[in-house]
Amino acid sequence: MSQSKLITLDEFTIQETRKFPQATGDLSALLRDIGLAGKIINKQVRKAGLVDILGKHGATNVQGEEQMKLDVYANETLINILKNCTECAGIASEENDDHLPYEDTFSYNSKYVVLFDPLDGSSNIDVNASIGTIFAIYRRVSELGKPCTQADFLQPGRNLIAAGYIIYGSSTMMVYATRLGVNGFTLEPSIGEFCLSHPNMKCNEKGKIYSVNQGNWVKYDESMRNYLNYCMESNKDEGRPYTQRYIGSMVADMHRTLIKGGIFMYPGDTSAPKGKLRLQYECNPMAFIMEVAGGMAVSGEGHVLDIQPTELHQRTPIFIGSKKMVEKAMEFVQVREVAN
Ligand code: AHM
Ligand code: MG
Repeated sequence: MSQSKLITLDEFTIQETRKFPQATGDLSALLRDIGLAGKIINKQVRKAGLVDILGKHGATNVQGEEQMKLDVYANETLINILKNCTECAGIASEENDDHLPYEDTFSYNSKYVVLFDPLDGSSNIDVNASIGTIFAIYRRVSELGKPCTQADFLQPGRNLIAAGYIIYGSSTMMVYATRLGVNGFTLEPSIGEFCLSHPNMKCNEKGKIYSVNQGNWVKYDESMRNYLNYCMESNKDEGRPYTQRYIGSMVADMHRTLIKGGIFMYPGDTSAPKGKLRLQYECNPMAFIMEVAGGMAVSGEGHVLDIQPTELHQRTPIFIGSKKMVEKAMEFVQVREVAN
């Protein structure tokens, strides 16, 4: 494609804004700023093998997990860029204990809040596998003119205005969804811009790939094992077993699921009844993208997007991907533990 035909992220979001005469352009500006943070994080991720940036940072996050240096860098980059823009009233990050209201007059009057996992799958950094940034944008529910409050960050996924991810893979892509659709942009390194490469992304109704950490087999309950047996057997729907793929990096596993179809699962088990993944930073944004793309995302008790969060860092089991595959999984899987 010649460069004159490229549509940049900025051009695209502005075109979308023009479909709504009453729109202010704030969302478009916010997506541009998140894209900018993505480009800066990307630059650092690409250098990870070259400079002495790998290794543990020494701190642990609120879940008691080790942070690596790039996590901290990605977190600070997003926090600072969103602080300096005029559209974001505050953030909540998987790496911070509490939400962070931005304390300035512009931010008091900003209508959006952003939740993010700054660098998901960071245990994959030192093996050079894909990692990503996940973000979720809500309209604040607290009073304008004042700092945003925790209630702004405890909204169900159904209220999402936009959500997306940036994948640092063999190429760098930003994929984001609004209710209008899901679109993917590939970073064109020569001009340093995300350019529309995957317009109007849809997830096939059916797929042939199941994605789960099957090493947790002994911790799964019988219903989950029965479903995995179904996936491994020559099942009657496909006439052959499904293919198993698991990168262990949610963004990469979800990106494949969105493009090729399939099901990605992180169920509860005996040691973690609510699974591992966080509702607000990981599951809701991915569920929103998947639903807009025609797929499905459930916790085992209902749609992920319908869960009313009660705390910032809560977890939920998730089964997400091609609609027919998720429905089939739900014929097997019984979830005893409530998701919130
Ligand atoms: P992180 O936020 O600490 O990076 O953990 C989340 C990651 C996901 O990207 C991935 O789906 C999952 O952890 C893999 O977990 P496991 O190694 O238990 O299969
Ligand atoms: Mg994560």
